Amino acid sequence: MSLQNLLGIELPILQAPMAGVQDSALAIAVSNAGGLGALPCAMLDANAVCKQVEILRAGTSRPFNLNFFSHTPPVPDEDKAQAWRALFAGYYAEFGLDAGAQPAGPARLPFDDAMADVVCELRPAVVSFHFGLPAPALLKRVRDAGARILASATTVDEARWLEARGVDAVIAQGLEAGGHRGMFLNEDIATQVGTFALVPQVVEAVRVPVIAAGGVADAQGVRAALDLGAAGVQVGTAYLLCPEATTSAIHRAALKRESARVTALTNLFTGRPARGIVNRLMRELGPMNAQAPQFPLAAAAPAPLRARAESLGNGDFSPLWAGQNASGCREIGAGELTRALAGLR
Ligand code: FMN
Repeated sequence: MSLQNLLGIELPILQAPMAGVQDSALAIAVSNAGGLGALPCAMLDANAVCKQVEILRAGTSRPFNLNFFSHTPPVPDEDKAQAWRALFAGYYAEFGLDAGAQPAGPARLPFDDAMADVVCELRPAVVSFHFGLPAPALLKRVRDAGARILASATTVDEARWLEARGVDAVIAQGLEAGGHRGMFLNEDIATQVGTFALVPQVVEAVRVPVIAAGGVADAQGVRAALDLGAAGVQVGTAYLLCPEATTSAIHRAALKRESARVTALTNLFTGRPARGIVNRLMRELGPMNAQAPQFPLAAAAPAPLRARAESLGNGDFSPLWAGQNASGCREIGAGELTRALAGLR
């Protein structure tokens, strides 16, 4: 079965779910254009997911994807947390912030029974997971609710692992990709693979359709990925300047500068490696730092600094997530961009 038939879409273009920079508006525009719009749910509670889906269904009758994280919840370690806070003390002093009053940072909860209840109630056409898969019983609930299941793989081993657990398609996420790496079988960023090396190897290794992600930003890139055997492409960064995205003014400005070409993987903002535009915090404490607490606990320390710096108009402490190829970012409607990616006018 073709990917389009599997997912009920017209174009082989999937909008990457992007927590923190979009809500249902972006997904509606992409789904209405014939691609697969996605709603990132990792930072939403059950009520917020229901509300966004209500808006989605009012805006489109076409399929969309609900995306969740499936990481193992962290074991808090007070010594590690203290050492991490101490690393940020100089910045807190610089901005006149109280280092003792660090809030927990935004929650990023793994998919659980409460979210499975939501999926069973809402019955989305597609559900995708990042950082592996939830426990088999939870995954079965999603499948029984009628959803097609997608998940990210960053290595051939991860792709095989996902296929063995019954996913309907694998998203092959190359090293170029913006945002968090979906890696889950090992933590070694040195051996992660670029999109155009990963896709053909994953296509060879699994029987389910493969969706290429990472660094694809225009119609030529989409064609090249399809030529390598991908059945579709998941695009994130290129959508960040669309008016339907909620990308902040600071993030938008950073994407438009030449320096958007300089990205790196950093664990400073959450504890897991994610690709963003290099900024002051990444230059001074990272980009990778061995002291970072487990995902998502590392997020607490930079969060107040981010808020203060952004209120002063700078992104020195913000996660400016972006892939290595921001050349496709255009200030046009997400529907128009989706059609352009598919090579249509
Ligand atoms: N992937 C997810 O599965 N869930 C997320 O919540 C998520 N958030 C992201 C936020 C941003 C701002 C970006 C740029 C990417 C995010 N990703 C997330 C990764 C994408 O799924 C995808 O792998 C990536 O965008 C593809 O590479 P590209 O950005 O070069 O197009």
